[in-house]
Amino acid sequence: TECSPPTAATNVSQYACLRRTTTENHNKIFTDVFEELAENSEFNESKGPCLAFRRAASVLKSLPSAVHCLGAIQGLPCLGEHTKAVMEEILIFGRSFKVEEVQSDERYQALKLFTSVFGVGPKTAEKWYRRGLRSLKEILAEPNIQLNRMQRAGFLYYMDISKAVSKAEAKALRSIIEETAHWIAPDSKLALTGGFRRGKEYGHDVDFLLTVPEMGKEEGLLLRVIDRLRDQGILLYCEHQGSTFDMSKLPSRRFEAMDHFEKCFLILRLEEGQMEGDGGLQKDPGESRGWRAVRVDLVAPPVDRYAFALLGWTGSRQFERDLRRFARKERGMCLDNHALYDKTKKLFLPATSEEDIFAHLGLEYVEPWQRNA
Ligand code: DCP
Ligand code: MG
Repeated sequence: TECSPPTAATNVSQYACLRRTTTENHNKIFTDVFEELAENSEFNESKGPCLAFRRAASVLKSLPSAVHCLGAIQGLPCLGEHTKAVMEEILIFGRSFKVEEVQSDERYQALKLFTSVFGVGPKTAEKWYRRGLRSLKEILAEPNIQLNRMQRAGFLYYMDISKAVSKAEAKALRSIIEETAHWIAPDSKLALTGGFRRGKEYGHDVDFLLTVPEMGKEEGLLLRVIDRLRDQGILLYCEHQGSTFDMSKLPSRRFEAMDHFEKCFLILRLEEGQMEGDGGLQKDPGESRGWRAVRVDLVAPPVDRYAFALLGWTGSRQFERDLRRFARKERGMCLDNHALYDKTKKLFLPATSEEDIFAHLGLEYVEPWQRNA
């Protein structure tokens, strides 16, 4: 078939932070497959292939239109022979045999199911699989399995928290937590981060940053907010992590999967009728019990670290990875959720906004809704 490369394909960067990626994905038929293959590689601890699939998906998400033929992806970065072969299959047959093989794999199915439980990571999932367990029912029925507190909550609220959270639900939670925080510290600020800040309609959780304008005043605030949520009867689960942040230990050499700010992983009870747009209508009691459980992450960085925390928690994960990679490879700088360090000048670059950080990196500012890489 006749096919010419779209002009866009000639000027796409290998770095997600040099691309603009909205939530509008014209190439979902490919990216869904690549993300599934990436997850499978992750389960098999194949780091290289995993990253390659994620990068391929990310590049395709940034394209302004759908790819209809292989010619259209000529010159695009991060698309190798392997990923192209998968795309060719999808273009010709409308499906990927490779992904169907993965989807029908017993181990993949079990690991995907097990890791869908809050508190269960690939390591635990693998352990359960090796013990011959295949379903959630079997895990709960196995007397020799010791679930930790987080996993018990994960099973207890499994049905609710595996259901997507809507933007309306995120906004309702925002109001509730904001009111609670203001009741304790009137000058505190609550910012919505994660996927919802990027304009997504649905998410697996709701992420917030909580700060106060005065340095040091954030200490203890999160614990008081948690206590208040408990008093209000809406705290279903809470895992609190105190701050281990120490500016003098930066820049840390190894890759940090998690930042050192004080934070809590919560499950909150959200009443129906607290949402805008549902008109407070009582639903059929047969189909609903009037509330749902929602996963919420609350992070409380000191105010001078706010911009870095906001940039780090807004995501997407691929956007964050590429920002750090770009900083390291192209600028000799080290970026994480806490700080930006210039390795040549041997100094920390201060920032009070995300714009400051992009400017330090010599990057054009990318709006949150353009970071859906
Ligand atoms: N993040 C991070 N370190 C972690 C976890 C997350 O820096 N250990 C950042 C990157 C994520 C963002 O925080 O993009 C939010 O994490 P989520 O897992 O909630 O991801 P999203 O909000 O993007 O997706 P979803 O809509 O599924 O919640
Ligand atoms: Mg999120």
